[in-house]
Amino acid sequence: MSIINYAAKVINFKLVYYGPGMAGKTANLQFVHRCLPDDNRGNMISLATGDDRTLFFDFLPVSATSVRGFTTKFQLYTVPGQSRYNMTRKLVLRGVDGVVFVADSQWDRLKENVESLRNLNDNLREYRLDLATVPYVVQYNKRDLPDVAPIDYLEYTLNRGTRRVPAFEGVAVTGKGVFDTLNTLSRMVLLREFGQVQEGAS
Ligand SMILES: Nc1nc2c(ncn2[C@@H]2O[C@H](COP(=O)(O)OP(=O)(O)OP(=O)(O)O)[C@@H](O)[C@H]2O)c(=O)[nH]1
Ligand SMILES: [Mg+2]
Repeated sequence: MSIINYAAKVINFKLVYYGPGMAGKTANLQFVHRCLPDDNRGNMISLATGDDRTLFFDFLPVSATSVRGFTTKFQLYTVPGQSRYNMTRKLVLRGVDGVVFVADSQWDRLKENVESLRNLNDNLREYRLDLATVPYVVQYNKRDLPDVAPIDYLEYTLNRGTRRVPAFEGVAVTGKGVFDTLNTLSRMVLLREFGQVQEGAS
């Protein structure tokens, strides 16, 4: 649910990075934070445990191009992937405008990916949302590691719902796929809000 300030002509969108523990959600935001100039982003807030696992969420505000005279701002959030933090995941999804599912490509994490995707569906349903309608992309992360499943297999397992969505290979620690993922999702969100979008135009 976008938040529009008509007086200031600013429109805010909320994007949530979802996925199993250790998949690389926080690493995505860290890379975005590192790459964008100060003018285009605020401070990154991370609420983590001592061993850097996300405890509540990470938050990074990013401003993008103007569309039809509106300044567009994207608030990037991650959820804590560890299964015991479901209440927090549900809260973070509140008012979501777009979702990135960050999957861990390693063979031995397949079960966790499937469980997390199911959990995402369940939690969205509580807000009367679902992956068939909400702007949504998938990132197959950790492609640099040796024991990863082939993309076709991951697509078959994780991306064959009622609609097949854009999917990207990622290595979040080096930045591979990070901006492809973010830019595609933000375009989908803008398209949904404004219809035909000509960025930069007013
Ligand atoms: N080799 C490799 N390591 C990665 C990649 N992405 C993230 N990592 C590492 O994997 C670990 C977990 O990454 P995080 O970004 O903290 O994972 P997360 O999804 O936020 O995990 P939770 O907060 O527990 O849900 C960290 O040590 C990262 O440096 C990747 O693409 N390749
Ligand atoms: Mg995290």
